Amino acid sequence: MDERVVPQQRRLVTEVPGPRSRELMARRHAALPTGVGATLPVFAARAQGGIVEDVDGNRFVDFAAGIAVTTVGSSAPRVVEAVSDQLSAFTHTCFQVTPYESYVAVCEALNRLTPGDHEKRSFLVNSGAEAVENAVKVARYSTGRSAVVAFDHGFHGRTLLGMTLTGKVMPYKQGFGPFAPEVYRAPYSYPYRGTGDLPATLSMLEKTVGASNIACVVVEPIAGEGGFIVPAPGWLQGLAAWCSDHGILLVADEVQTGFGRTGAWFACEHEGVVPDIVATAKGLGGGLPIGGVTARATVIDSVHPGGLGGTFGGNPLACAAALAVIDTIESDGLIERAKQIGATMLPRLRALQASYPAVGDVRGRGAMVAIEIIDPTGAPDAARTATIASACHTEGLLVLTAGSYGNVLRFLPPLVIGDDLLDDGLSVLEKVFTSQPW
Ligand code: PLZ
Repeated sequence: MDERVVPQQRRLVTEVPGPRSRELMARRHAALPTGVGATLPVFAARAQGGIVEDVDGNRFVDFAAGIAVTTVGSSAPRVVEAVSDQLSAFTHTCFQVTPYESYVAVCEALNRLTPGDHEKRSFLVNSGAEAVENAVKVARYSTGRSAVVAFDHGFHGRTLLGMTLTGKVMPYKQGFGPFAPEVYRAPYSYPYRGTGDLPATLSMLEKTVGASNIACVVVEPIAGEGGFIVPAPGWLQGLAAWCSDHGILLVADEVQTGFGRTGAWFACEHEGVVPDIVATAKGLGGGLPIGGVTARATVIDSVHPGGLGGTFGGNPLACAAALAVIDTIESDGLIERAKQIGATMLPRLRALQASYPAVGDVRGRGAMVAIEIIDPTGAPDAARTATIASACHTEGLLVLTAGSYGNVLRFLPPLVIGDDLLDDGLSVLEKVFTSQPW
């Protein structure tokens, strides 16, 4: 049997975590700081399609995709082939020292695929945080302004600027200040909780920051870590129009939403919004670390030579992977697949909502969907959310939580997941709800 073929079936052969995972967990605790979290205490051995197999042989249905990364599946065949070929050609030269074609090809693809048909330029970095940081650098340079607006429920990374832009203190910011200056926070549109009225937000920004001082607004078209919050229709467009009226650049953080996840190449497309700068990462690399910054040529071309870059940005292995990812999404119709996944999941989740008052909201786009868990008073119920997530883990379903209040269960299956597995994962969730002591 081909070692790389992981059977696409959930299977529990030990308790979760099993003995081998427990052993590795003990080593991990002794060698790593507690600050590095762990969603579930099992160690991975193999992953492919919609399955993650652990070191004890348990197979989990993957509703996490490594936090929206393995959109085309883990070790996707085209990615494996492209990276293997690149591995034997050369592993690194540093693009700024000796350039190579694949880096240029990834930038061409980003320019082609990101929203808008204006002239664009892209460059490559290593992570989402780095992509957002660089987007802000470019926006400040190009506008000559310093203020940056970010939103409640936003997540933009763990670097100094990334965590400054991030809206949630615990665990991301607590004790890690002081933060970067000139970052202002505004309410995000959160229809379920009735917050984030746009006119009020804009007038507040004009009064407290001053539109002419703002270089850019950094916004996720759907708040990811913040709880898969889809802003009210028209909110993003209104924000974009206000930015354009005031010479403020709109930076779309598409790190989590990008590359087909929401049933479009980029989530801004659902709202017909064309950002000035787009930050990407996660799904772009199919598991290899890579991020991109794509901007209007007129905005980014002003930066002096040498002002942008890095040792590893657009590493050849990551570029080979990114080209294979884009090819896979295009050739295998994965954007359509993301829509189908949403069309399968949403009705099943709404049925849960109809049976369980604890399911306060069901929302999302494409294969980026979530449910919000509340207590009988309607308040966020983080404890119940954690209980449900860990019950899913014990049953062999890999789900993640999210949300500023920790009360969102989010589902991000790889787009290559089969219908049977998708159905099985949803059945596990339904079973966990049935067995809860309500
Ligand atoms: N922007 C919208 O979702 C990363 C965070 C995991 P990096 N989200 C997962 C964790 O707990 O740190 C993310 C994101 C959005 C930026 C980032 C940051 O991307 O590649 O993790 O730096």
